[in-house]
Amino acid sequence: MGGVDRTGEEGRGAPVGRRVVLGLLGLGAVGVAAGPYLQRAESGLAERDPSGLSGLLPGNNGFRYYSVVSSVPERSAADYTLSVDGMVERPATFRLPDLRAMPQRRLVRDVQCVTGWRVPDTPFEGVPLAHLLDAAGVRPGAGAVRFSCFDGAYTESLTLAQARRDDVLVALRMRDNPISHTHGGPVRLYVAPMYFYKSAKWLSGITVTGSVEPGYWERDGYDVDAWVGRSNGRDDAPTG
Ligand SMILES: Nc1nc2c(c(=O)[nH]1)N[C@H]1C(S)=C(S)[C@@H](COP(=O)(O)O)O[C@H]1N2
Ligand SMILES: [Mo]
Repeated sequence: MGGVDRTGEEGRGAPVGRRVVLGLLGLGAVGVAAGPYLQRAESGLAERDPSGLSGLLPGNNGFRYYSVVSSVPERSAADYTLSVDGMVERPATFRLPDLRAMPQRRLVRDVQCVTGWRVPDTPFEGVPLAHLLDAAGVRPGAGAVRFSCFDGAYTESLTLAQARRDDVLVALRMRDNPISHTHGGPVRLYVAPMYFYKSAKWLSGITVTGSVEPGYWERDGYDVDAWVGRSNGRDDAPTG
């Protein structure tokens, strides 16, 4: 079903873009009327971004900030840990230097949010998720992977076959820099062939499961198989 425009990010996720647009139009009062959730999200961002314009600044290349919670505690490079557990032979916890020492892959693709905004040719770099799964040793009977985040709320999931694709990364770098807190650093998931909601920010856990457990927006009607142009009500011609 095409429920993404009735519920979902635009309704609840309080993208910065909306506040910025309201502000630019001089319609701040409309923002106040938009409800407590939006207000909380706005003040959370104001702490992070005193300019209040990150969603539209040219320096931000058209990205919009999304978080389903009002504020996310920063995790420094020194404090960061990523656990890999569930149906694996060797559960493990990795720190940033561990991840940096693993094979890295750099991809340059378009970022596409399901709500319509798009950022062309965006470099992401990190450890192929398949490498981490192989290191952990996926047990027989496993069929999916669930991702959790240190914002304490967001979740995502992939089938095991999707998770093993070579264009799915545990990303340490974005636009050839460390991933900023705003963009989900120090480590976020990057699922290149799917809408950007699959690319969970503030990644803290990778759990191998028997079958897919739909993620945060997927419980709200978004497609689990979120191929760009071929999901969420789109059926664009294949781009190859
Ligand atoms: N933890 C977490 N990850 C998330 C989200 C979120 O709200 N929380 N939003 C998703 C959506 S809908 C999009 S479009 C992108 C936005 O990433 P950005 O804030 O770096 O532009 O993050 C995705 N990953
Ligand atoms: Mo999105």
